[in-house]
Amino acid sequence: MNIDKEYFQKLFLEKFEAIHGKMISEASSLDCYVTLGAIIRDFISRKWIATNQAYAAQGEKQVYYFSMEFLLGKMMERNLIYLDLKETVAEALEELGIHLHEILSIEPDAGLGNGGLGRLAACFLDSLSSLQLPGHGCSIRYKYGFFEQKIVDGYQVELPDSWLKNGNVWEIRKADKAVEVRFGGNVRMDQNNGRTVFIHENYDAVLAVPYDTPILGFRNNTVNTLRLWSAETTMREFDFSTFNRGDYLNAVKYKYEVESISQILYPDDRHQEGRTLRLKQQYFLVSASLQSIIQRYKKKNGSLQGFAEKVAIHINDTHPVLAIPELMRILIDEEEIDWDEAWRITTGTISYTNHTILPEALEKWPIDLFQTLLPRIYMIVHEINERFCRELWQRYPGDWEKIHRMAILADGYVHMAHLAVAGSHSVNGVAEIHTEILKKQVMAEFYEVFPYKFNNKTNGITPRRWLLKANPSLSRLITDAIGPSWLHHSTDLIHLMKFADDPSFREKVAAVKYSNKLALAKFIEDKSGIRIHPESIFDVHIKRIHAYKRQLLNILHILDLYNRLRENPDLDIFPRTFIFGGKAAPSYYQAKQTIKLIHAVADKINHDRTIKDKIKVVFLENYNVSLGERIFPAAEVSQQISTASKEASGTGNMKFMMNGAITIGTLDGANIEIRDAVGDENIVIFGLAAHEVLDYYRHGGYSAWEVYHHDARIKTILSQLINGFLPAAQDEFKNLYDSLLYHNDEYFVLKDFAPYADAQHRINTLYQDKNRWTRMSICNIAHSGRFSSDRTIGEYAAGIWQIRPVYIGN
Ligand code: B1H
Repeated sequence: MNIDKEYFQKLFLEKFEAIHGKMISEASSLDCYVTLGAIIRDFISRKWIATNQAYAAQGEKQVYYFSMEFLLGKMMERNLIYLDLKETVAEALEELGIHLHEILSIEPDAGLGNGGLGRLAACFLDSLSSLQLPGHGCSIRYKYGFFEQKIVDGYQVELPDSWLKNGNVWEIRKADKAVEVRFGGNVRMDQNNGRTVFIHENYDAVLAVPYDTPILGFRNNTVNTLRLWSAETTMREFDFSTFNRGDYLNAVKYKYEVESISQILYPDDRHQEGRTLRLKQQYFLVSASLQSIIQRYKKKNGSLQGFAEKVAIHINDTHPVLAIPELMRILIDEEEIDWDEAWRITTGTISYTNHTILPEALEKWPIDLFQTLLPRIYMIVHEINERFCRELWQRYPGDWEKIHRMAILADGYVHMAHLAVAGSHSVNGVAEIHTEILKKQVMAEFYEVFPYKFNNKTNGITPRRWLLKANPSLSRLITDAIGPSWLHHSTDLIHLMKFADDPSFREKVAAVKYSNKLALAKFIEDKSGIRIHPESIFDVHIKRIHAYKRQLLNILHILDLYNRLRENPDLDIFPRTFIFGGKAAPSYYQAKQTIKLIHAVADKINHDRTIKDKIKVVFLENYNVSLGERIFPAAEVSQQISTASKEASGTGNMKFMMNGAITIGTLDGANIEIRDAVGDENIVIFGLAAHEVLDYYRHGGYSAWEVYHHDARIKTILSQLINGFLPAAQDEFKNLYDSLLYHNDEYFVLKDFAPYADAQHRINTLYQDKNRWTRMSICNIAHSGRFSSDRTIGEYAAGIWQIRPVYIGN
């Protein structure tokens, strides 16, 4: 936008007084934050209106991305950058004695997500708007987002994330667009003009109220919408007659119960929680979203004929899969469309992404719970299942077992992934290897029936947040070298290869990395009091804590390195700082023990003077989007060491790469495509391959004991877990120890230990050739373009949704 400083100052002062009714001299940072937010919103609003008008006038197909999670992070700086106003605003405010960075730090992270799946949804929204594609997000306005992590004495403690406590400058409540969502009750059948009709009665009604957040595109005029639903009581239901009878407490309790639906985000990433409230949330999201989409559509088009040609609905994992039976319900019960036509519309509208093959994450709901909570939806799922099984029977006559394995209703459960495949026209995995595993193994039987539905869409990240915003100095350097086109066409980063052998460019890249390391070191010291050496290698492992992601492998290797250093303090290793960050699900005992173990090892190592500060271990509390933005630019080694086959894609791996870190990783998820992009000489790969892991699971043959007995280093470190060597309570790590030795090491930590130690040794050697290392780093940045979410969204738009850009003029 073209706005000069003086004009902005005038706007700011006027807005400040209008909002706060006081003089600017009395301003707090929060006051200034609210004021700046309001101004930015005004700018965005004009574009928002223009966008909605254009969408309505042109009638282009639009996509709605249904997701239980959107991990947005902060919005203010992003919006300023996208409007191209950041410099002007910073200078203008500075002249008023206000520091922009202080204002920016007021904003809480919108943490409405667990990890990769939620952040992916946020990057997708960014790319949709930036590519001028008509696409919106639908989710829940959780009052409490993902918990805040505190570390007390090495243990994780969870605190509520009350991100809305100071209000939310970005959202607009749309009370007039509220809809009703119905739970419980019973279904009565009746006849109407010779047609059987289903009447849902005695239900509990919940009011879904939308809050809209504008999603601005990068330096364009597109503003799409993220619609978040909040649960409230309907006036009718928050019955004042109850109140009048003097039963005030019950009336309030009822209100509390209803509001609990949008109270909290479940923090149980990759572990299905069979709780009623979660199922309520899922239905609440899809029912409210579908009703509002259909209302809008009907207002413009009259009937729902042609719906699938104008509306695409994407479900982010199975969590919103009830969109399938809910759309069927609306089409059949409310629009009086017959089953076959309703099914054509539904499957034509809906597409599905699978994000995991971990069995414990595959959603299934007990039928009795499902039926009680959603009686009409259950009837529809039942009918879908009947017809689906009949089709299977035609194809595989007599093969009961196969039909049983594939059924949507089986063994007392509703199998959500089966419903998702049956009721959608597209099923995609999130990296090549993941899609292959879906097709060949986990969903092989479905692939045989519906080969045309399956496709791959490798994940991506938005370079605007993860490079331009997070790493401004590197971004400047890149633009100076190759021009600014990479901001719109990320594959143009490849032109950096022209400079890979240019000594002065290498030096500049190294200098940027060093200054980012200094900044992170300062942050760590301010936060935790731990002093880290900015010249040491910054080796980073940040992601959710989970056994399959193998933080345990990393920390055991560190323990081994420490043992070797104690034996020989002059051991020839380059100083290294191991940085960890990540949250454990509150009920995930082993993950929490891993956090404690990291702290115990850190404590031991960081206080041992004899090893001459060669290694340090730091755990950074409360890893979230904003902390990530500080860490990625300073990272040199990217830990992507999941047990092969388990990490569907990973997206942190891409953020590191784009910021010039070198990956040490297994051939898992998108690591494989990163390797293909940069070549073997620019990545350090180790360990079992996915097919080997899967073979072991299928045919056995792995013995953790055997590995243990053949490796003296492993023997030592494992004994150190239980012999009091570490500062921790007695038996503290017995469970971890047992998981490795007595439960045969499900994630192949011991099996991959020696290859991992070798790989770390290679890193150590490579790093000491500074020129070579920086070249590797440049190579990684240069080849990171294909991991932009713009590429991913372009593929979804063309291959699944069939949507096209809509140009929004000034
Ligand atoms: C991913 C989840 C997930 N896969 C259940 N599955 C959840 C499952 O709250 N729940 O119930 C929440 C999240 N998240 C991740 O998705 C994969 O593990 C990553 O490999 C992948 O990069 C990411 C995005 O596709």
